[in-house]
Amino acid sequence: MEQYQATEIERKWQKTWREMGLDTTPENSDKPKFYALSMFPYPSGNLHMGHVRNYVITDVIARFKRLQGYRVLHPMGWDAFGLPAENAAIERGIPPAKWTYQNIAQMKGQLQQLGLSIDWDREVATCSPDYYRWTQWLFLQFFDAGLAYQKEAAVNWDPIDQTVLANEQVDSEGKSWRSGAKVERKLLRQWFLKITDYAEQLLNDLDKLTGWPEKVRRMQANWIGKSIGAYLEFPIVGSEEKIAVFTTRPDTVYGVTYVVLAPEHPLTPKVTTSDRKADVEAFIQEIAAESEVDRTAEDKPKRGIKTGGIALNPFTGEEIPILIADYVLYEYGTGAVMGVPAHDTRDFKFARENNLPIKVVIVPESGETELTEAYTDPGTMINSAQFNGLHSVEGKTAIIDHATEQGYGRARIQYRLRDWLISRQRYWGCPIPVIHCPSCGTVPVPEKDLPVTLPEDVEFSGRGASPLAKLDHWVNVSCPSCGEPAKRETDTMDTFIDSSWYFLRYTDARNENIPFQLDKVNDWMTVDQYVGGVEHAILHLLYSRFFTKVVRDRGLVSVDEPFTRLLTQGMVQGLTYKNPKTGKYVPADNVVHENDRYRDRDTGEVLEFFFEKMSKSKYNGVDPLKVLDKYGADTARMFILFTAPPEKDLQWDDAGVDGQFRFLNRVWRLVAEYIENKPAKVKTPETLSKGEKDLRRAIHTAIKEISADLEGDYQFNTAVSELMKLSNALGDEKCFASPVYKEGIETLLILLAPFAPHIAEELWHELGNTGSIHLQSWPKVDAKALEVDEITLVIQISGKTRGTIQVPANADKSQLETLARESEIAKRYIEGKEIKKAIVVPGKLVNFVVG
Ligand code: ANZ
Ligand code: ZN
Repeated sequence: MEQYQATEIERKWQKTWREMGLDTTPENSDKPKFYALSMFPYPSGNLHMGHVRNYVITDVIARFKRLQGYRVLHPMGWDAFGLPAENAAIERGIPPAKWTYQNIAQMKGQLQQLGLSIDWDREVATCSPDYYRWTQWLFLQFFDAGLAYQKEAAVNWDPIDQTVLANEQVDSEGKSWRSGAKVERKLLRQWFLKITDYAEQLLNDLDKLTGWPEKVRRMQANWIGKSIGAYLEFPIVGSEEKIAVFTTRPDTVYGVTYVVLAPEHPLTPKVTTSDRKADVEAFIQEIAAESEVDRTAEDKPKRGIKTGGIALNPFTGEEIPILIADYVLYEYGTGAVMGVPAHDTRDFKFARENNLPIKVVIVPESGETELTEAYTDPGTMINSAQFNGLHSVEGKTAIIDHATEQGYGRARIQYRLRDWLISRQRYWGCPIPVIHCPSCGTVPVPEKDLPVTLPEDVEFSGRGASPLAKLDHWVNVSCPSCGEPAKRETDTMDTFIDSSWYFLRYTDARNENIPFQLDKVNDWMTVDQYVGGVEHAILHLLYSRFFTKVVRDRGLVSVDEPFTRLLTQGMVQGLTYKNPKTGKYVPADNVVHENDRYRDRDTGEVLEFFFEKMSKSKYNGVDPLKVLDKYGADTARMFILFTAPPEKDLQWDDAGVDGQFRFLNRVWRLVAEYIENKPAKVKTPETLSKGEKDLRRAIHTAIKEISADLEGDYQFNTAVSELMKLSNALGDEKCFASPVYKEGIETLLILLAPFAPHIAEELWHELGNTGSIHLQSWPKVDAKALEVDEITLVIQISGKTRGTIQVPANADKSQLETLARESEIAKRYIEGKEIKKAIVVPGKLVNFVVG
């Protein structure tokens, strides 16, 4: 046999598999189904190591499940709308569609080099009209259900990307998830999806997702942010109107010393007295552009101002001032809060800074009433009239009951989750299929006119309104309802909408009449295993859950949740060099290694080195294509799977890659040597020799361990170790003529097939097999083979170990004692002495106490 030529055999098998339709999803089959899915990539043009890791993990699972006898759906597609295409158009004059499809072609070729068992017949690209036609159709389902609406709101504006963003797309520092720009606030009329209608379900159903990482479930629960509390009304002096507040601490209502409205609150101008008007207006102007994050940050000073208006505490009748302040958000709760500085941290700071009184109404067990900071824990109610002495937890209910009786309040549940802002003022996205008519209002584009396609004769400047808004011939249409002149909506949808349903489309990807057929989608859903990055813990995963529930309520699918199991893979990190003085990253080519130190080749300065997520700016990336060229896909796959458990970060290490290449070469030689030496006919012996028995045990131990690793938490790293152990066992016991050796070689190859599919297939054929190894059955454990028939027994004389003997594994206590007594070791050490006692530990040792 020739030497192992990775790239050559990989190309050959990839072509053969394609031709024989190996990866085509079985349609009509009684086999149980398994849906294995990777988060689809954005077609940036080049595959990076993060992609490679993601897709290799899913591929091993898909291949394993096929060998186990499942019919597997393992599709791939492209999350193809989005700003980079538009930026390429602005910078390089390439139309977004052309740029995107070029990238798709290039990346598809790269993916195919990895030997992924993907059914390319089901490929989708979200930017193609035969996909976004159904995105628009689904949008109209939301619209029809009253779940898509327009409203004017203070929204997040990304000044770099020149578009609005959803709350989920602004990070905890108030920066855009994409451009990194500090987000601004703007008052704009925008499209929203009513995700808040599903807040309770999205929260409760998290309990069903036992196959998800706990961390992701917790992050979603926090984002949805359920608060249980009360709604209380504070009358305004000299007005019929009341200020409604939402509070999670009704038990502190006797400690209210002021009320605060969000500056944007409609009552603000009404409560403002004429002498305060100028100041209040100036203040509102000042904070209009401030981002939500800055407004609510605990560490920033809270700014507020008195309106001159006075409210009454409904419980005490006390008069309290009405203020406006930046830390009260108009979009949360009722947009107004009751200020309890003694028991709320933000209120405490605000009261100190603005000279407002602080009144203690909850005390700890110590009875301490002097405060240096807010006392926010539960305690006993004081200064609270008939509620004095109650514990604050009971106090909450008591206060709510009282307010309900008196008619100025009630219990209320509040979610932090807000409706999903989905309109974008950009070109390269799915057009929102509605028409604005002066007489009919907002009219959906009739189904027969879908898709509303993106025009191609557009100009990109990156400034001002969306390019679509400037295209008169596209914008001006006649109203589908009355026929009068009307205008198209020019906003496009957030690309997260495209990815909120692609997993449904894969189940019936080529359907031209509907988004997906009911029996097909119900047959394949849910996704049994979803694999992707943890950066989507909230965004994509929350949106997809929401979409699934709405689509279910429209009768289009029968599942409650889209993804049964979720694996969030760790990052791929590269060795990074950094100059500690300048903070600059240095490319590896510019680093010299001497005496355990790394120095900058040009300046001679000593560099720090560490592992960090691969990125262009840190010069620590490893190009997957270079690795594939040098070693082949099988080695790259083995390295990725072996080096770290899938959910942990993985440190790229060239020596480790080399190690896996050597391992595959060892397997290659093992099989080659077997082929050269195997007899023409294998005879089945009457009984197996000890060596054969040991080898069989090694074979079935490998089956058992690898099956468990692949079934359970996908511990691919330990599975690869087991493959290595089995190959060592085959190297140690070269009983080529034995049927056990044949079993060993074949088992090794089948167990290896999900990990290194090409070499396994090549060697399988070298053995003389004709069918594909990927169509074989996953081997079963023979429990008998695992049995050990001899064990090593330790012999001790008065507690001192003197030697060991081999004994039958099934010997009982008295047989063990006899065997030990008769052994040469015992005879030698006991000679002439009397055995006072024999202690037998079955399976381990016999200890003779001699006197
Ligand atoms: C009085 C009070 C007393 C409060 C106390 C807390 C502690 P979560 O858990 O986030 O729901 N709040 C209500 N609406 C607000 C808004 N629009 N902007 C800013 N803050 C708002 O927190 C609810 C609490 O946040 C409410 O309970 C209210 O302050 C404040 F010892 O009411 B609390
Ligand atoms: Zn009309």
